[in-house]
Amino acid sequence: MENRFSLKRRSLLTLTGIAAAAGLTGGCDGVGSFFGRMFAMPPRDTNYFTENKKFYVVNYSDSPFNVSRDLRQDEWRLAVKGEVKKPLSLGWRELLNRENFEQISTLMCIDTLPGGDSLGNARWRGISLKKLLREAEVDEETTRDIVFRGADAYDDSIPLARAMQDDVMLAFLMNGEKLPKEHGFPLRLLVPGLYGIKNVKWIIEIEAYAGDYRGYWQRKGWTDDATIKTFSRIDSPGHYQTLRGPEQRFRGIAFGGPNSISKVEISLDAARTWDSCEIETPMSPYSWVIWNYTWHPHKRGKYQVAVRAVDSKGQPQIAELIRPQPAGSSGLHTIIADVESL
Ligand SMILES: Nc1nc2c(c(=O)[nH]1)N[C@H]1C(S)=C(S)[C@@H](COP(=O)(O)O)O[C@H]1N2
Ligand SMILES: [Mo]
Repeated sequence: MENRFSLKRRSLLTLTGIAAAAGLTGGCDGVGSFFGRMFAMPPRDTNYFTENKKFYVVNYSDSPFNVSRDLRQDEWRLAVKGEVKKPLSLGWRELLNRENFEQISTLMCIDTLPGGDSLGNARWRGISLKKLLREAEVDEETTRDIVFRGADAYDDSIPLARAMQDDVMLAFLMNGEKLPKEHGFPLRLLVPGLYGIKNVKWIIEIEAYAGDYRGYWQRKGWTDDATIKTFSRIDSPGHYQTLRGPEQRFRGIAFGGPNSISKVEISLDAARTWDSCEIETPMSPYSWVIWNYTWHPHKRGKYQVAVRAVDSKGQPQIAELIRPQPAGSSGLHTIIADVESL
């Protein structure tokens, strides 16, 4: 990837390999989106749940923490401190003994380009941050931000008001399995609707903070708000895939961040005219939706296909092409559909 920042991702392996083989450099996410690449991209599978082992991984680069070394579950402790009347210290067993809940939500990296791959959807189980903060008797008068610190010295914060919403989870299970170490074992934060940067992994400390805290990426100039922008992607057919036959099926995902998706539209004529896609009902308001569209091309040729979504508040996806830094990318995912025979 470009060196304009240094997020490190495992999910690049598949796509970057292809880009590298083609001798291309530049952005590695969102291959086949707006770089006008001439090589074919295979279609992607569209599944509602992302398997743990296929779930993207992003860590900051200069991490002294080696994720291949386990944070030992019997040694790990979580401290709750700062502007609280009753500081807490919790071990693994105490964590598991607490009341917990389950939630399906999509996690998305701020570094994702239009059509990119750094997002996944999972079923998470964990404890309520709000209940933990209440138990610690957080001072709601003096506290402005809740700060989370990972064992890798990564840190970020969310405003107290956001932290006290019921959907904020400290998760220890992912798709029914113990949270994998690369995804933050033993405990990670999940704030639905906020970019990955806020979803701190390997948490060892939670601090109620009296000021406006600037976390790792904010100190490097990135957003503190981190609200996810509406995103949509064409998974199949692939960019420049050769299509044969009178009926073609398009399929992909759309994600509204803090809001759900109310509409997905596709254009087969370079964003001049648009037609509605069918949306599969999601299992959660915090997760992406899957969309489908059946197309009957009238003649052979190359078609420029784009997708766009509208969120449940009626706000359309931003079509303007903007790079991820500092507040997340926008722009429509566009592919070439190459109809060879009808
Ligand atoms: N402790 C810690 N938490 C972190 C990070 C990190 O480097 N260290 N990276 C963040 C970023 S940028 C993203 S996109 C998500 C990625 O979570 P995942 O690797 O489980 O997909 O974790 C976030 N939480
Ligand atoms: Mo990220």
